[in-house]
Amino acid sequence: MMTYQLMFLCLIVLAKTYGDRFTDMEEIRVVLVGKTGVGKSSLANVLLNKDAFVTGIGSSSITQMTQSERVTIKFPGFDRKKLVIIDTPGLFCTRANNDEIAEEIGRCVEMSLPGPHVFVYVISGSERFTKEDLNTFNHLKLRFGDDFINHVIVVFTKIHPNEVSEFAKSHTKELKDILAQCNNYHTHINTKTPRDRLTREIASIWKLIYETVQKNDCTHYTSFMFKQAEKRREDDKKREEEKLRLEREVLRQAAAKEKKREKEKQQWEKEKEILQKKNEELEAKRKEEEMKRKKEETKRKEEIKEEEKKREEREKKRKEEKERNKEEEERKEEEEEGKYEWLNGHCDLKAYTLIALGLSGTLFTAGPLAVASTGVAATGAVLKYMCDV
Ligand SMILES: Nc1nc2c(ncn2[C@@H]2O[C@H](COP(=O)(O)OP(=O)(O)OP(=O)(O)O)[C@@H](O)[C@H]2O)c(=O)[nH]1
Ligand SMILES: [Mg+2]
Repeated sequence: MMTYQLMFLCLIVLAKTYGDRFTDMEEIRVVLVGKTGVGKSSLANVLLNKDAFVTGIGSSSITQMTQSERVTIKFPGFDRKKLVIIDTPGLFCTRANNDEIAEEIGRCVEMSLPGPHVFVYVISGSERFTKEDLNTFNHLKLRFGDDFINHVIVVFTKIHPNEVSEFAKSHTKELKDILAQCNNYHTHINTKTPRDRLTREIASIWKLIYETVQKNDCTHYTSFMFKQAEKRREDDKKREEEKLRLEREVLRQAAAKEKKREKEKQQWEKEKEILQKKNEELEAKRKEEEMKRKKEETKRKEEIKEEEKKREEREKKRKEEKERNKEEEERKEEEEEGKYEWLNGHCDLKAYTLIALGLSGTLFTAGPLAVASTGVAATGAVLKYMCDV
């Protein structure tokens, strides 16, 4: 109880020393960040002194979207102050998608415009400080920029008052490093403790918030700083996009090459097909011509055969003709012979007649007539001789 009173006294002394500007501050904007399930919403409810945000256990973030609550409280050592608490979902663990995270951070900044005075980085004291916790912190630093460190305090939740010293001993090197970065602005709370017994813990948190605001000359984390952080992120994104673009370009070129190769292959296949078709046509034509040639050959052979046959027939006819002619000749010869025989007979008869006539003329005419008769007789003899021949 003594400690609690001492703390209040300290706050009042601080307020009296530096309080003027703080007194003038219209409102204090506090953003709660941290891994999912660490107790951000529970802590926000405690600070707001009402159940403004849903709490619970789940594998994914119970708080789905950044939300804010505005209350007027009696700030220790000061008059009533407006307090804006911005509760965020468990970023960087349940939301792997970069765009979703950026959107959520954008919403968080928008709700805390012109900028939060304090970031409360909530860590669960009942669990081991893991690599995920460290990553979350580093991501926050990266996203919000270096000025985040100037405005952040750490609150360990789920720690029983009796376990505080033991918990402090169990801090890992990484956790100690984070606390050092946060200027050792850290405290603890067990939000499950009834509120009337939480005064000391709450006062401790208010003290850290007050000190942080004072440390920063009552200035808030500005959107300019956010813009700087955003710019860095944009640059990273651009670099990433450029890398992706180059990778895509390489892939596109490879695809184009592949396409060209495919096209060439198709063209080649087409040409092969055409060539094959032509060959088939030529083969068909060749076969057709071969058949035609064979047909003509057969026809020619038949014609030769026919010709041969005709020739043979002609030869036969010729022979027959010759035979017939010979026979005719023989027959004629025979006839001729018969005729000459007859003529011979007649010649003989004529010759004898002429001889007889010659002789009778000679007898009757004597003299020259006898010579003439002899001549006629001689002619008749000659004629007969000729007929014989
Ligand atoms: N014992 C104990 N339990 C706590 C404490 N803080 C939170 N819890 C419990 O832890 C669970 C998660 O608490 P939330 O406040 O919903 O945690 P959160 O960080 O807002 O979680 P998300 O919205 O999912 O990111 C709830 O069941 C709380 O009751 C604490 O200090 N002590
Ligand atoms: Mg929550």
